[in-house]
Amino acid sequence: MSFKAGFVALIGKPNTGKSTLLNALLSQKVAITTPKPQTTRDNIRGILTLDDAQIIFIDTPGIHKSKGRLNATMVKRAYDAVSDVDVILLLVDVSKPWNKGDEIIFESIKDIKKPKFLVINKVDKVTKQELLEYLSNLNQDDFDEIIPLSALKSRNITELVDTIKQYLPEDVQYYPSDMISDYPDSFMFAEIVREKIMMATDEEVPHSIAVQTEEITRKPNVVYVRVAIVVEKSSQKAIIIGRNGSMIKKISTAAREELEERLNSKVFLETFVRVEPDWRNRPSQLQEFGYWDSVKDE
Ligand SMILES: Nc1nc2c(ncn2[C@@H]2O[C@H](COP(=O)(O)OP(=O)(O)OP(=O)(O)O)[C@@H](O)[C@H]2O)c(=O)[nH]1
Ligand SMILES: [Mg+2]
Repeated sequence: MSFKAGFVALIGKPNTGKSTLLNALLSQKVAITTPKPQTTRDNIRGILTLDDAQIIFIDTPGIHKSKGRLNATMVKRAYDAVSDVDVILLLVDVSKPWNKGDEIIFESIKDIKKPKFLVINKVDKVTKQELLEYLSNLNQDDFDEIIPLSALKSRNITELVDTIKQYLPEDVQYYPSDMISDYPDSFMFAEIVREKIMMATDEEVPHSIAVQTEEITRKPNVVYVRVAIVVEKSSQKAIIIGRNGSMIKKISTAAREELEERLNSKVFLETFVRVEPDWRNRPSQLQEFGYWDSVKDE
């Protein structure tokens, strides 16, 4: 039996469900997801190993037009991801009309000579009729495959995987079979805390935070984790801490519970909040938080 292996990028506007799809493909949480746009900030690899194939999916930040250096890094990462893959998946949200944002992304990949799939996500949100209307407005020749699915309800995921396999080259396995992702625990622990803050706060706060894991110490009966939450203004620090510390307590409890389940161990999670004015635009801070990969200053 021949073995196939290759890389697949998931790109699209923010909030189209790229990270939810990555998690559905791997049947576990590898990337955080929230109802708020611009959740993902890094290219996150998820490795699916099957009997006859290994597919490395790359989840990317949503491509959008906001200002600032953090946003520039995020968008650059998404565009960078498509250059090194065997298949490109463009995700759209079927419950929203195809618009300029989708068009800009499509234009950027349309001349790339690689298999391109249009993944029409969130079909659980529309009627069959609405899906057919969405499909009838597309130029079907623009894509090698068009696959409607629901990442959230895990509908049509196997069909997507089977179709991808047809486009992958014969190759050897890149990663060990038990490897699901390639990032360290420190990354995911910080992401889990960031997810809980994004879920619990509104307006500019979810996008003004960075979270860093500063310590992980594994003891026989408990894992001690310390994370720093960085905000841009003291008003944001006050929101995250909340009245009598109620907000930070809620965030920390939710994060700790998820970490305990993930690690199958008791976790002691210590969080603290510090203000670093305008960190999202300052190269040294962006570098410190891992959000500065050679973005050119314009
Ligand atoms: N109803 C429904 N909701 C979905 C589906 N897929 C994703 N969502 C929801 O859409 C929201 C955004 O999902 P994400 O996976 O974080 O979206 P994303 O494309 O990774 O967003 P960014 O990281 O910001 O670019 C979340 O609330 C998801 O639960 C789906 O198939 N159906
Ligand atoms: Mg995402």
